[in-house]
Amino acid sequence: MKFPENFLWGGATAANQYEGAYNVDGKGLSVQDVTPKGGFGPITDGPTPDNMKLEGIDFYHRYKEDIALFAEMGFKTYRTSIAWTRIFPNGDETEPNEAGLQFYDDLFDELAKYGIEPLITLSHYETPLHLARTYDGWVNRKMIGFYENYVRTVFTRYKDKVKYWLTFNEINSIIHLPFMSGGIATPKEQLSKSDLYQACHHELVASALATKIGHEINPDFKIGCMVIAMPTYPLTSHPDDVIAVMEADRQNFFFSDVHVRGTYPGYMKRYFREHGIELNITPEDEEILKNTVDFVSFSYYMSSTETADESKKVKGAGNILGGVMNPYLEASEWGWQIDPKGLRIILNTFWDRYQKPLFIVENGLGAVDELVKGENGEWTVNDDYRIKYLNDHLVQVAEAIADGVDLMGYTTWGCIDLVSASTAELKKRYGFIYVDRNDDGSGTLNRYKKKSFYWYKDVIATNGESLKA
Ligand code: BGP
Repeated sequence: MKFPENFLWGGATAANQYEGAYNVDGKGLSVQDVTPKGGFGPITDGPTPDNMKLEGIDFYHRYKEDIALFAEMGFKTYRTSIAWTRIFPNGDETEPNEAGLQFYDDLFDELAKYGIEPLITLSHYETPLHLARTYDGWVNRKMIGFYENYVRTVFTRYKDKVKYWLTFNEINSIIHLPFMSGGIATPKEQLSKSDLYQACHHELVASALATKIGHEINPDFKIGCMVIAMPTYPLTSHPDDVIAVMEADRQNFFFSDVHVRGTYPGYMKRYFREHGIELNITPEDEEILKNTVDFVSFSYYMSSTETADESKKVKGAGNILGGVMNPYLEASEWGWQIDPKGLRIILNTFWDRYQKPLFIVENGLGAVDELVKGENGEWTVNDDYRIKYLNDHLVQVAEAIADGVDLMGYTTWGCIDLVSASTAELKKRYGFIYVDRNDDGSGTLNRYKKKSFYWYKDVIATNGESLKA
Protein backbone atom coordinates (compact mmCIF):
# COMPACT_ATOMS: atom_id res chain seq x y z
CA MET A 1 0.00 0.00 0.00
CA LYS A 2 1.76 3.12 -1.15
CA PHE A 3 0.36 6.52 -0.33
CA PRO A 4 2.23 9.70 -1.21
CA GLU A 5 4.30 11.43 1.42
CA ASN A 6 2.33 14.35 2.87
CA PHE A 7 -0.92 12.59 1.99
CA LEU A 8 -3.71 14.49 3.72
CA TRP A 9 -5.42 11.91 5.94
CA GLY A 10 -8.36 13.17 7.94
CA GLY A 11 -12.06 13.37 8.54
CA ALA A 12 -14.99 15.45 7.32
CA THR A 13 -18.05 17.13 8.81
CA ALA A 14 -20.39 20.01 8.06
CA ALA A 15 -21.47 22.81 10.38
CA ASN A 16 -25.21 22.20 10.09
CA GLN A 17 -24.93 18.53 10.97
CA TYR A 18 -22.98 18.85 14.20
CA GLU A 19 -22.37 22.35 15.50
CA GLY A 20 -25.79 22.76 17.09
CA ALA A 21 -26.14 26.18 18.77
CA TYR A 22 -28.42 27.05 15.88
CA ASN A 23 -29.48 30.40 17.35
CA VAL A 24 -26.44 31.28 19.43
CA ASP A 25 -24.17 34.34 19.09
CA GLY A 26 -26.24 35.96 16.38
CA LYS A 27 -26.55 32.97 14.04
CA GLY A 28 -29.45 33.17 11.59
CA LEU A 29 -31.62 30.29 10.39
CA SER A 30 -30.54 28.19 7.43
CA VAL A 31 -32.57 25.86 5.23
CA GLN A 32 -31.51 23.04 7.57
CA ASP A 33 -33.42 24.49 10.48
CA VAL A 34 -36.73 23.83 8.68
CA THR A 35 -36.06 20.28 7.42
CA PRO A 36 -36.44 18.14 10.55
CA LYS A 37 -36.55 14.93 8.53
CA GLY A 38 -33.58 15.74 6.30
CA GLY A 39 -33.16 16.68 2.66
CA PHE A 40 -35.92 14.43 1.39
CA GLY A 41 -38.42 15.34 4.10
CA PRO A 42 -41.01 18.08 4.51
CA ILE A 43 -40.18 21.75 5.06
CA THR A 44 -41.57 23.36 8.20
CA ASP A 45 -42.36 27.03 8.84
CA GLY A 46 -39.68 27.39 11.48
CA PRO A 47 -37.44 25.27 13.73
CA THR A 48 -39.32 22.40 15.41
CA PRO A 49 -38.15 20.50 18.53
CA ASP A 50 -37.78 17.22 16.61
CA ASN A 51 -35.06 18.73 14.40
CA MET A 52 -31.87 17.00 15.58
CA LYS A 53 -29.68 19.54 13.78
CA LEU A 54 -30.65 22.39 16.08
CA GLU A 55 -28.50 20.94 18.84
CA GLY A 56 -26.43 18.61 16.65
CA ILE A 57 -23.71 17.11 18.80
CA ASP A 58 -22.95 20.53 20.31
CA PHE A 59 -19.58 20.81 18.59
CA TYR A 60 -19.97 24.56 18.95
CA HIS A 61 -19.24 24.25 22.65
CA ARG A 62 -17.13 21.08 22.61
CA TYR A 63 -14.80 21.69 19.67
CA LYS A 64 -11.65 21.65 21.78
CA GLU A 65 -12.38 18.20 23.16
CA ASP A 66 -13.29 16.91 19.69
CA ILE A 67 -10.25 18.35 17.95
CA ALA A 68 -8.02 16.81 20.60
CA LEU A 69 -9.51 13.42 19.64
CA PHE A 70 -8.93 14.09 15.92
CA ALA A 71 -5.34 14.99 16.79
CA GLU A 72 -4.98 11.78 18.76
CA MET A 73 -5.92 9.86 15.62
CA GLY A 74 -3.19 11.77 13.82
CA PHE A 75 -5.35 13.80 11.42
CA LYS A 76 -3.32 15.84 8.95
CA THR A 77 -6.40 17.64 7.72
CA TYR A 78 -9.90 18.30 8.92
CA ARG A 79 -12.79 19.17 6.69
CA THR A 80 -15.69 21.20 7.97
CA SER A 81 -17.84 24.03 6.69
CA ILE A 82 -18.41 27.58 7.75
CA ALA A 83 -22.09 28.15 8.51
CA TRP A 84 -22.90 31.07 6.23
CA THR A 85 -25.61 32.13 8.73
CA ARG A 86 -23.07 32.64 11.51
CA ILE A 87 -21.31 35.20 9.33
CA PHE A 88 -24.32 36.73 7.57
CA PRO A 89 -27.43 35.67 9.53
CA ASN A 90 -29.85 36.60 6.75
CA GLY A 91 -27.36 36.38 3.91
CA ASP A 92 -28.05 39.78 2.37
CA GLU A 93 -26.48 42.05 5.02
CA THR A 94 -23.43 44.06 4.08
CA GLU A 95 -21.67 43.78 7.46
CA PRO A 96 -20.72 40.41 8.97
CA ASN A 97 -21.50 39.13 12.46
CA GLU A 98 -18.27 39.39 14.45
CA ALA A 99 -19.20 36.65 16.94
CA GLY A 100 -19.57 34.18 14.07
CA LEU A 101 -16.23 35.16 12.57
CA GLN A 102 -14.58 34.82 15.97
CA PHE A 103 -15.88 31.26 16.41
CA TYR A 104 -14.10 30.07 13.27
CA ASP A 105 -10.96 32.00 14.22
CA ASP A 106 -10.91 30.05 17.47
CA LEU A 107 -11.62 26.78 15.68
CA PHE A 108 -8.81 27.28 13.15
CA ASP A 109 -6.42 28.29 15.95
CA GLU A 110 -7.28 25.10 17.79
CA LEU A 111 -6.54 23.02 14.67
CA ALA A 112 -3.27 24.89 14.16
CA LYS A 113 -2.18 23.90 17.68
CA TYR A 114 -2.04 20.30 16.45
CA GLY A 115 -0.76 21.08 12.96
CA ILE A 116 -4.07 20.02 11.39
CA GLU A 117 -4.70 21.70 8.04
CA PRO A 118 -8.30 22.96 7.71
CA LEU A 119 -10.20 22.08 4.53
CA ILE A 120 -13.18 24.40 4.43
CA THR A 121 -16.45 24.09 2.55
CA LEU A 122 -17.95 27.52 1.96
CA SER A 123 -21.49 26.30 1.42
CA HIS A 124 -22.54 22.88 2.67
CA TYR A 125 -26.34 22.73 2.30
CA GLU A 126 -26.54 25.79 4.56
CA THR A 127 -28.12 28.56 2.51
CA PRO A 128 -29.56 31.24 4.80
CA LEU A 129 -33.30 30.63 5.07
CA HIS A 130 -34.00 34.31 4.41
CA LEU A 131 -32.32 34.00 1.00
CA ALA A 132 -34.44 30.94 0.20
CA ARG A 133 -37.68 32.62 1.24
CA THR A 134 -37.05 36.12 -0.12
CA TYR A 135 -35.13 35.42 -3.33
CA ASP A 136 -35.97 31.77 -4.10
CA GLY A 137 -32.33 30.89 -3.51
CA TRP A 138 -30.00 30.27 -6.40
CA VAL A 139 -32.72 30.77 -9.03
CA ASN A 140 -32.07 34.46 -8.40
CA ARG A 141 -28.97 36.08 -9.89
CA LYS A 142 -28.61 38.28 -6.80
CA MET A 143 -27.34 35.21 -4.95
CA ILE A 144 -24.02 35.55 -6.76
CA GLY A 145 -23.50 38.94 -5.08
CA PHE A 146 -24.52 37.69 -1.62
CA TYR A 147 -22.21 34.71 -1.92
CA GLU A 148 -19.41 36.93 -3.21
CA ASN A 149 -19.74 39.18 -0.19
CA TYR A 150 -19.67 36.18 2.14
CA VAL A 151 -16.67 34.45 0.58
CA ARG A 152 -14.73 37.69 0.28
CA THR A 153 -15.29 38.24 3.99
CA VAL A 154 -14.10 34.80 5.07
CA PHE A 155 -11.24 34.60 2.56
CA THR A 156 -9.94 37.92 3.84
CA ARG A 157 -10.41 37.06 7.50
CA TYR A 158 -8.84 33.59 7.34
CA LYS A 159 -6.30 34.10 4.57
CA ASP A 160 -3.43 33.12 6.83
CA LYS A 161 -5.26 30.28 8.58
CA VAL A 162 -6.93 28.31 5.80
CA LYS A 163 -5.36 27.23 2.53
CA TYR A 164 -7.76 24.58 1.16
CA TRP A 165 -11.29 25.63 0.19
CA LEU A 166 -14.30 23.98 -1.45
CA THR A 167 -16.88 26.25 -3.03
CA PHE A 168 -20.14 24.23 -2.82
CA ASN A 169 -20.72 20.84 -1.26
CA GLU A 170 -21.93 18.29 -3.82
CA ILE A 171 -22.88 21.02 -6.25
CA ASN A 172 -24.48 18.49 -8.61
CA SER A 173 -27.08 17.57 -6.00
CA ILE A 174 -29.07 20.74 -6.73
CA ILE A 175 -30.84 18.92 -9.56
CA HIS A 176 -32.24 16.38 -7.10
CA LEU A 177 -32.60 18.45 -3.92
CA PRO A 178 -33.27 22.03 -4.99
CA PHE A 179 -34.26 23.25 -1.52
CA MET A 180 -31.49 21.75 0.59
CA SER A 181 -28.79 22.14 -2.02
CA GLY A 182 -29.83 25.33 -3.80
CA GLY A 183 -32.02 27.11 -1.24
CA ILE A 184 -34.80 27.09 -3.84
CA ALA A 185 -38.11 27.59 -2.04
CA THR A 186 -40.29 26.81 -5.07
CA PRO A 187 -41.43 23.20 -4.58
CA LYS A 188 -39.52 20.78 -6.79
CA GLU A 189 -42.65 19.72 -8.71
CA GLN A 190 -43.38 23.33 -9.63
CA LEU A 191 -39.84 24.29 -10.53
CA SER A 192 -39.28 24.67 -14.28
CA LYS A 193 -36.21 23.11 -15.84
CA SER A 194 -35.14 26.56 -17.04
CA ASP A 195 -35.20 27.92 -13.48
CA LEU A 196 -33.41 24.86 -12.15
CA TYR A 197 -30.57 25.04 -14.67
CA GLN A 198 -30.41 28.82 -14.29
CA ALA A 199 -29.81 28.18 -10.59
CA CYS A 200 -27.04 25.71 -11.50
CA HIS A 201 -25.54 28.37 -13.74
CA HIS A 202 -25.60 30.95 -10.96
CA GLU A 203 -23.83 28.55 -8.61
CA LEU A 204 -21.23 27.73 -11.26
CA VAL A 205 -20.55 31.42 -11.84
CA ALA A 206 -20.42 32.06 -8.09
CA SER A 207 -18.00 29.17 -7.67
CA ALA A 208 -15.70 30.47 -10.41
CA LEU A 209 -15.93 33.96 -8.95
CA ALA A 210 -14.92 32.60 -5.55
CA THR A 211 -11.93 30.92 -7.17
CA LYS A 212 -10.93 34.20 -8.81
CA ILE A 213 -11.36 36.28 -5.64
CA GLY A 214 -9.63 33.68 -3.48
CA HIS A 215 -6.56 33.64 -5.70
CA GLU A 216 -6.44 37.44 -5.63
CA ILE A 217 -6.61 37.49 -1.84
CA ASN A 218 -4.01 34.77 -1.40
CA PRO A 219 -2.31 33.24 -4.45
CA ASP A 220 -1.39 30.22 -2.31
CA PHE A 221 -5.03 29.24 -1.80
CA LYS A 222 -6.00 25.89 -3.29
CA ILE A 223 -9.64 26.07 -4.29
CA GLY A 224 -11.60 23.05 -5.45
CA CYS A 225 -15.06 22.10 -6.60
CA MET A 226 -16.92 19.33 -4.78
CA VAL A 227 -19.25 16.87 -6.50
CA ILE A 228 -21.06 13.63 -5.76
CA ALA A 229 -19.02 10.99 -7.56
CA MET A 230 -20.83 7.93 -8.74
CA PRO A 231 -19.47 5.63 -11.39
CA THR A 232 -22.38 4.36 -13.44
CA TYR A 233 -22.56 0.84 -14.81
CA PRO A 234 -24.86 -0.49 -17.56
CA LEU A 235 -27.31 -3.13 -16.33
CA THR A 236 -26.59 -5.12 -19.52
CA SER A 237 -24.22 -4.81 -22.47
CA HIS A 238 -27.09 -3.60 -24.66
CA PRO A 239 -25.90 -0.41 -26.38
CA ASP A 240 -29.07 1.36 -25.22
CA ASP A 241 -28.07 0.68 -21.62
CA VAL A 242 -24.61 2.09 -22.33
CA ILE A 243 -26.19 5.21 -23.81
CA ALA A 244 -28.38 5.46 -20.67
CA VAL A 245 -25.18 5.38 -18.61
CA MET A 246 -23.61 8.09 -20.76
CA GLU A 247 -26.61 10.36 -20.29
CA ALA A 248 -26.82 9.78 -16.54
CA ASP A 249 -23.08 10.44 -16.21
CA ARG A 250 -23.40 13.70 -18.09
CA GLN A 251 -25.85 15.12 -15.56
CA ASN A 252 -23.09 14.59 -12.98
CA PHE A 253 -19.98 15.41 -14.97
CA PHE A 254 -21.53 18.60 -16.32
CA PHE A 255 -20.66 20.38 -13.06
CA SER A 256 -17.05 19.27 -12.78
CA ASP A 257 -16.56 19.75 -16.55
CA VAL A 258 -17.50 23.44 -16.22
CA HIS A 259 -15.33 23.85 -13.13
CA VAL A 260 -12.28 22.32 -14.78
CA ARG A 261 -12.70 23.49 -18.36
CA GLY A 262 -14.29 26.89 -17.75
CA THR A 263 -16.93 26.44 -20.39
CA TYR A 264 -20.18 24.54 -21.00
CA PRO A 265 -19.78 21.15 -22.67
CA GLY A 266 -21.48 20.58 -26.03
CA TYR A 267 -23.66 17.78 -24.63
CA MET A 268 -25.27 20.19 -22.14
CA LYS A 269 -25.97 22.75 -24.86
CA ARG A 270 -27.76 20.00 -26.71
CA TYR A 271 -29.66 18.99 -23.57
CA PHE A 272 -30.79 22.59 -23.02
CA ARG A 273 -31.87 22.93 -26.67
CA GLU A 274 -33.86 19.72 -26.66
CA HIS A 275 -35.57 20.41 -23.36
CA GLY A 276 -36.62 23.96 -24.16
CA ILE A 277 -34.26 25.32 -21.51
CA GLU A 278 -33.24 28.90 -22.10
CA LEU A 279 -30.50 30.21 -19.90
CA ASN A 280 -29.41 33.75 -19.30
CA ILE A 281 -25.63 33.45 -19.68
CA THR A 282 -23.99 36.85 -20.06
CA PRO A 283 -20.60 37.51 -21.70
CA GLU A 284 -19.36 38.49 -18.20
CA ASP A 285 -20.48 35.11 -16.87
CA GLU A 286 -18.49 33.39 -19.60
CA GLU A 287 -15.38 35.36 -18.62
CA ILE A 288 -15.81 34.50 -14.93
CA LEU A 289 -16.26 30.79 -15.67
CA LYS A 290 -12.73 30.75 -17.07
CA ASN A 291 -11.43 30.88 -13.47
CA THR A 292 -11.02 27.15 -13.16
CA VAL A 293 -10.40 25.12 -10.02
CA ASP A 294 -7.07 23.95 -8.61
CA PHE A 295 -8.38 20.50 -7.78
CA VAL A 296 -11.48 18.32 -7.97
CA SER A 297 -12.92 16.93 -4.76
CA PHE A 298 -15.76 14.53 -4.33
CA SER A 299 -17.85 12.35 -2.06
CA TYR A 300 -18.02 8.65 -2.78
CA TYR A 301 -20.47 6.26 -1.19
CA MET A 302 -21.66 4.00 -3.99
CA SER A 303 -21.81 3.29 -7.67
CA SER A 304 -24.98 3.36 -9.68
CA THR A 305 -26.49 1.19 -12.38
CA GLU A 306 -28.57 2.38 -15.30
CA THR A 307 -30.76 0.80 -17.93
CA ALA A 308 -32.82 2.04 -20.83
CA ASP A 309 -35.41 -0.67 -20.18
CA GLU A 310 -38.21 0.92 -18.16
CA SER A 311 -39.53 -2.48 -17.02
CA LYS A 312 -36.20 -3.22 -15.26
CA LYS A 313 -36.10 0.07 -13.42
CA VAL A 314 -36.39 -1.02 -9.81
CA LYS A 315 -35.22 2.06 -7.98
CA GLY A 316 -32.32 1.87 -5.58
CA ALA A 317 -32.25 3.78 -2.31
CA GLY A 318 -29.17 5.68 -3.34
CA ASN A 319 -27.56 8.75 -1.89
CA ILE A 320 -29.44 11.53 -3.64
CA LEU A 321 -28.68 10.55 -7.23
CA GLY A 322 -30.56 7.24 -7.36
CA GLY A 323 -30.17 4.72 -10.19
CA VAL A 324 -31.28 1.06 -10.24
CA MET A 325 -30.07 -1.72 -7.96
CA ASN A 326 -26.93 -3.60 -8.97
CA PRO A 327 -27.50 -7.35 -8.47
CA TYR A 328 -23.81 -7.93 -7.71
CA LEU A 329 -23.51 -5.59 -4.74
CA GLU A 330 -24.56 -5.66 -1.12
CA ALA A 331 -26.09 -2.67 0.55
CA SER A 332 -25.81 -0.82 3.85
CA GLU A 333 -28.67 -0.78 6.36
CA TRP A 334 -29.89 2.33 4.52
CA GLY A 335 -29.82 0.61 1.13
CA TRP A 336 -26.66 2.29 -0.15
CA GLN A 337 -24.86 -0.25 -2.32
CA ILE A 338 -21.30 -0.87 -1.21
CA ASP A 339 -18.72 -0.92 -3.99
CA PRO A 340 -15.05 -0.33 -3.09
CA LYS A 341 -13.87 -0.99 -6.64
CA GLY A 342 -16.16 1.78 -7.85
CA LEU A 343 -13.87 4.18 -6.01
CA ARG A 344 -10.86 3.05 -8.03
CA ILE A 345 -12.93 3.38 -11.19
CA ILE A 346 -14.16 6.90 -10.48
CA LEU A 347 -10.69 8.06 -9.42
CA ASN A 348 -9.32 6.90 -12.75
CA THR A 349 -12.23 8.39 -14.66
CA PHE A 350 -11.75 11.81 -13.08
CA TRP A 351 -8.00 11.68 -13.54
CA ASP A 352 -8.22 10.64 -17.19
CA ARG A 353 -10.86 13.27 -17.85
CA TYR A 354 -9.22 16.23 -16.08
CA GLN A 355 -5.58 15.59 -15.21
CA LYS A 356 -6.17 17.68 -12.09
CA PRO A 357 -5.28 16.71 -8.53
CA LEU A 358 -8.16 14.89 -6.84
CA PHE A 359 -9.30 14.84 -3.23
CA ILE A 360 -11.70 12.30 -1.69
CA VAL A 361 -13.47 14.48 0.86
CA GLU A 362 -16.25 12.07 1.89
CA ASN A 363 -16.46 8.30 2.14
CA GLY A 364 -17.82 6.13 4.90
CA LEU A 365 -20.46 3.77 6.23
CA GLY A 366 -23.60 4.94 7.99
CA ALA A 367 -24.59 2.17 10.40
CA VAL A 368 -26.40 1.49 13.68
CA ASP A 369 -23.79 1.20 16.43
CA GLU A 370 -24.09 -0.41 19.82
CA LEU A 371 -22.22 1.00 22.78
CA VAL A 372 -20.73 -1.85 24.83
CA LYS A 373 -18.24 -2.30 27.67
CA GLY A 374 -14.75 -2.93 26.33
CA GLU A 375 -12.03 -5.17 27.78
CA ASN A 376 -10.80 -2.51 30.17
CA GLY A 377 -14.26 -1.52 31.29
CA GLU A 378 -14.45 1.51 29.03
CA TRP A 379 -17.43 2.17 26.75
CA THR A 380 -16.77 1.47 23.08
CA VAL A 381 -18.27 0.19 19.83
CA ASN A 382 -16.95 -2.92 18.09
CA ASP A 383 -17.48 -1.56 14.59
CA ASP A 384 -15.63 -4.17 12.54
CA TYR A 385 -18.13 -3.54 9.71
CA ARG A 386 -16.95 0.07 9.48
CA ILE A 387 -13.30 -0.96 9.59
CA LYS A 388 -13.93 -3.42 6.77
CA TYR A 389 -15.77 -0.85 4.68
CA LEU A 390 -13.03 1.76 5.05
CA ASN A 391 -10.19 -0.73 4.66
CA ASP A 392 -11.65 -2.10 1.43
CA HIS A 393 -12.17 1.36 -0.01
CA LEU A 394 -8.68 2.49 0.93
CA VAL A 395 -7.18 -0.59 -0.70
CA GLN A 396 -8.84 0.53 -3.94
CA VAL A 397 -7.54 4.05 -3.38
CA ALA A 398 -4.04 2.60 -3.22
CA GLU A 399 -4.75 0.77 -6.48
CA ALA A 400 -5.78 4.03 -8.12
CA ILE A 401 -2.63 5.74 -6.87
CA ALA A 402 -0.66 2.86 -8.37
CA ASP A 403 -2.58 3.49 -11.61
CA GLY A 404 -1.06 6.97 -11.62
CA VAL A 405 -3.88 9.05 -10.13
CA ASP A 406 -2.72 12.24 -8.40
CA LEU A 407 -4.59 12.19 -5.08
CA MET A 408 -4.15 14.89 -2.44
CA GLY A 409 -5.91 13.25 0.45
CA TYR A 410 -8.78 11.33 1.96
CA THR A 411 -11.23 12.47 4.61
CA THR A 412 -13.80 10.01 5.94
CA TRP A 413 -17.33 11.32 6.29
CA GLY A 414 -18.61 12.03 9.77
CA CYS A 415 -15.38 11.20 11.61
CA ILE A 416 -17.41 11.93 14.72
CA ASP A 417 -21.07 10.83 14.82
CA LEU A 418 -23.34 13.57 13.56
CA VAL A 419 -26.84 14.13 12.18
CA SER A 420 -27.51 12.59 8.77
CA ALA A 421 -28.13 14.92 5.83
CA SER A 422 -30.67 12.81 3.97
CA THR A 423 -32.79 11.65 6.92
CA ALA A 424 -31.69 13.86 9.87
CA GLU A 425 -31.17 10.80 12.07
CA LEU A 426 -28.40 10.37 14.60
CA LYS A 427 -28.71 6.62 14.61
CA LYS A 428 -27.10 6.59 11.16
CA ARG A 429 -23.58 6.84 12.53
CA TYR A 430 -20.35 7.26 10.57
CA GLY A 431 -17.87 8.19 13.25
CA PHE A 432 -14.70 6.88 14.81
CA ILE A 433 -16.05 8.66 17.86
CA TYR A 434 -19.41 7.67 19.30
CA VAL A 435 -21.58 10.51 20.55
CA ASP A 436 -24.18 9.65 23.17
CA ARG A 437 -27.20 11.33 21.62
CA ASN A 438 -30.31 9.60 20.34
CA ASP A 439 -33.05 10.52 17.92
CA ASP A 440 -35.50 11.14 20.74
CA GLY A 441 -33.15 13.87 21.99
CA SER A 442 -31.89 11.82 24.98
CA GLY A 443 -28.21 11.27 25.77
CA THR A 444 -25.34 12.85 27.66
CA LEU A 445 -23.44 14.03 24.54
CA ASN A 446 -20.40 12.23 25.95
CA ARG A 447 -17.83 11.02 23.43
CA TYR A 448 -16.46 7.45 23.28
CA LYS A 449 -13.73 5.99 21.06
CA LYS A 450 -14.89 3.16 18.81
CA LYS A 451 -12.66 0.29 17.72
CA SER A 452 -12.28 2.05 14.36
CA PHE A 453 -10.70 5.01 16.19
CA TYR A 454 -7.61 2.94 16.92
CA TRP A 455 -7.71 1.31 13.51
CA TYR A 456 -7.67 4.67 11.68
CA LYS A 457 -4.95 5.99 13.97
CA ASP A 458 -2.83 3.07 12.84
CA VAL A 459 -3.62 3.60 9.16
CA ILE A 460 -2.49 7.21 9.41
CA ALA A 461 0.58 6.41 11.50
CA THR A 462 1.74 3.84 8.93
CA ASN A 463 0.67 5.99 5.95
CA GLY A 464 -1.59 3.16 4.81
CA GLU A 465 0.80 0.26 5.27
CA SER A 466 -1.43 -1.33 7.90
CA LEU A 467 -4.28 -1.76 5.37
CA LYS A 468 -5.19 -5.32 4.43
CA ALA A 469 -5.46 -6.12 0.75
C1 BGP B 1 -23.42 13.63 1.50
C2 BGP B 1 -23.38 14.96 2.21
C3 BGP B 1 -23.02 14.91 3.64
C4 BGP B 1 -23.33 13.64 4.37
C5 BGP B 1 -23.22 12.39 3.53
C6 BGP B 1 -23.84 11.18 4.14
O1 BGP B 1 -24.39 13.65 0.52
O2 BGP B 1 -22.46 15.84 1.60
O3 BGP B 1 -23.47 16.09 4.24
O4 BGP B 1 -24.36 13.72 5.23
O5 BGP B 1 -23.75 12.53 2.26
O6 BGP B 1 -25.21 11.22 3.95
P1 BGP B 1 -26.25 10.94 5.09
O7 BGP B 1 -25.90 11.90 6.17
O8 BGP B 1 -27.58 11.21 4.52
O9 BGP B 1 -26.06 9.54 5.48
